Amino acid sequence: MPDIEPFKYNDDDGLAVQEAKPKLKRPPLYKVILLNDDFTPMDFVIEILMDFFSMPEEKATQVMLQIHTQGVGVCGTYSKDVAETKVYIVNDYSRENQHPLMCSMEEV
Ligand code: TYC
Repeated sequence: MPDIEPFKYNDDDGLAVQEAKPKLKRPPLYKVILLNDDFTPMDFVIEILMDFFSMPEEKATQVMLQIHTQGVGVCGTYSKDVAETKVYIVNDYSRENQHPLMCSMEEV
């Protein structure tokens, strides 16, 4: 090995260029939540959890009772557009049936 590196020609005009690091961030996820109220029938909430969130009846009953006692509960976690669609269809279906049930979403 020589002590002194031989001069090597390059074509960069003395500029060092930093390669762009690809910034790959996972898209945020959203919890779809149901809020308790005093008027929506328990059976209607169970039906929502089974039909729009694919829960078996037992799980839907547990989640409904949790919302009933704690005030709020999570129906599922989704990408932003899927969560927005779930919130829209649940609120629309509740209004159609004259229930005040409120569905909403929050970032995980
Ligand atoms: N609190 C309602 C009742 O006593 C039941 C209920 C549960 C309502 C969950 C909304 O998100 C809800 N009939």
